[in-house]
Amino acid sequence: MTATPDSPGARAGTAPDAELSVGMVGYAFMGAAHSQAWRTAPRFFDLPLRPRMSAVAGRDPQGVKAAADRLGWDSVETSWQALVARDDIDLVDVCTPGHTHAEIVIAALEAGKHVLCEKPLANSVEEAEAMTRAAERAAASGVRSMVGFTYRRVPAISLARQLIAEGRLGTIHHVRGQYLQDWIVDPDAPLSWRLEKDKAGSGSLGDIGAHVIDIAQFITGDTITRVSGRLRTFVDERPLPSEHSGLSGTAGSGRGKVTVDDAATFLADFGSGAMGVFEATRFASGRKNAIRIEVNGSLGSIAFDFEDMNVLHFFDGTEDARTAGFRRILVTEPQHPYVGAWWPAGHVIGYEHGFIHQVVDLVRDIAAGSDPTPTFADGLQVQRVLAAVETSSDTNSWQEIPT
Ligand code: SOE
Repeated sequence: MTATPDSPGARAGTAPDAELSVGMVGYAFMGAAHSQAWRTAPRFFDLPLRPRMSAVAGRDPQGVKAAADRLGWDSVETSWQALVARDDIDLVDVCTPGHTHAEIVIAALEAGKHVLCEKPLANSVEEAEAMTRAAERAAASGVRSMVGFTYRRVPAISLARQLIAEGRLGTIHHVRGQYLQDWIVDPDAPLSWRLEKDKAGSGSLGDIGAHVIDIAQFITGDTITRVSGRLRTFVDERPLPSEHSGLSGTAGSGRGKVTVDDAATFLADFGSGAMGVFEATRFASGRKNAIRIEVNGSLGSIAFDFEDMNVLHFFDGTEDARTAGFRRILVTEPQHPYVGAWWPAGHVIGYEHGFIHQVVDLVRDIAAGSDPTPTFADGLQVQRVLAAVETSSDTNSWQEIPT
């Protein structure tokens, strides 16, 4: 039940007694976004369990203490192992680089902790398969897991899925997906873990291409079955970062090799016969976080750009041709997914709200004893597409996606 427009954040129920004790591993960009979500979700949504921000774990004692104070966590641990071992932790939220996901997630699941794992699920199909098996084993004893593809929970993306599922676009012929950033187009932008294969698994492909693959499959309800791709690294050596650099860090002394792709493009076939064209790049000068999706069907189309994230463009091909055309839907009505809990119509929301909606759905599923989505199996499917694109680029061939 969501708030009425004249009482933003109003709640039908009362605060629950039962708590969900959360421990988060990692406290950089994603840790900050997840902290905001755990803190804010119970203030705007009726939740059956009250999230408690019990602990944050990080290897640097000073850094993790400062993060706990800044982001609002009750205690700190200097290892993920110590966090996972705590009896007072019900859920482990993994916000670390991809090379650490499998070890932490499998240990947490085997310790009976629910798990939220940032995307992409893993750095390889093998790791993703092991994590999916562990999640399915844990689910048998009521332990829940979710992979953090938050853009599914942007209201306009959820609305696009609803319209397609209702048949408003008819038979889907085309899916066009781009994820465009430009934060490393400067060759002097320093190296970061996102540019190192042993930590990130891949570059633009896995970091942002994973999002657009998940969104495309989510809104169409369809699955990519084969791909033909090309990866490119435009700048293959960069200055090493100063010790405290972040996503847009400052350069230190010395230089290091870039071992991942700067950009990826690929064609895709969907199970339904629809055709896909995808692009993920960190070299689209001027595009900061432009996730662009367009889906064309026999009866109509939708188009979305995250840089205008509260709007969905919709073309209804069944309308009178004299007045038909793409309409600009401002996705802020109480009838739209998630929006009713926030502000009156027209008062837009932002990047952090996808993370908050993710927490809301995760907590509700845990309380209801149901499996949250996206599941690890959904994350494994994305991982298989990523791996197929890499193999296709290496071998100059189309690659089938194994089911
Ligand atoms: C960097 O490309 C990044 O932080 C991604 O890792 C996130 O998943 C995306 O939401 C924003 O950009």
